[in-house]
Amino acid sequence: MTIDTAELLAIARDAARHTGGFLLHERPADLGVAATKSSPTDVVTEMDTAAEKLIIERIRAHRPHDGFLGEEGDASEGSSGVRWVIDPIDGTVNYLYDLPGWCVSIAAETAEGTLLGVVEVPVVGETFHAVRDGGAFRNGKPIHCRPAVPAARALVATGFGYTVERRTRQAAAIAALLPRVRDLRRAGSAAIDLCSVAAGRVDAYYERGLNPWDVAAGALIAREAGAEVFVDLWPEADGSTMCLAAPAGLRAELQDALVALHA
Ligand code: LIP
Repeated sequence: MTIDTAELLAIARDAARHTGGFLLHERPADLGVAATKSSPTDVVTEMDTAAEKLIIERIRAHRPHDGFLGEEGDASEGSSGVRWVIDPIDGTVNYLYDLPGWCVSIAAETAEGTLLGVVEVPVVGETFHAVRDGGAFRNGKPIHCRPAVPAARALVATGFGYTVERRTRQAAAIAALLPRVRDLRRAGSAAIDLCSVAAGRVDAYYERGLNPWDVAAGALIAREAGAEVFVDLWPEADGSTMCLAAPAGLRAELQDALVALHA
């Protein structure tokens, strides 16, 4: 069955824009924690679950036979060969604290891999998107990652997990890495960090322990913007892998550093 990528992209952009507007304008002033997941600080709000439901309803209205994988638990195979990978709010802690660093992330994948990705950042009015082999865009304008620089001159984004064990290890790695790079940035959203690599707002991004929905759309956008992107490096017994995105030369240098630091 041929897949109309332009149709899928229009559906993804509509769902992301609509849900982004809902999250921006309907956020309860007294928003609280509805539940927790991997740790007491890994939170879910009522808006995460409502947004996931909204996205799936909107896509399903056009694509009743597609599958879904959503952060808040929606998972179905579908029969069309297309599966949507959804993070209704990436940067949930930022959203809970009413900080601007959150987004809606939607990707469509087939057996051949990620076909398209949309990352909607409502607070700043930015929509990032990419289609495989079609380049990356921000608000419809082409974007490209920065040329590679030596690690010592690289602005590197990273993130931290929700468990004490993971954070202790991540803290040790950044303590060793900090003197060896220009500086570090912590935005609080993997999808936004990957789009920042794509737009040249940082030189690189790395983080261990992310889920498919955190990276599906952003990884394609960074890749289509010219960065080398790996989302499953160095798998460990706890199932975690490392995500690393940077232009070629820098990616190799950082990869060596992160291996040596057991990051
Ligand atoms: C977040 C990631 C971020 C990471 C956070 C969390 P969430 O996803 O986007 O990079 O550092 O620990 O995993 O929980 O907001 O969907």
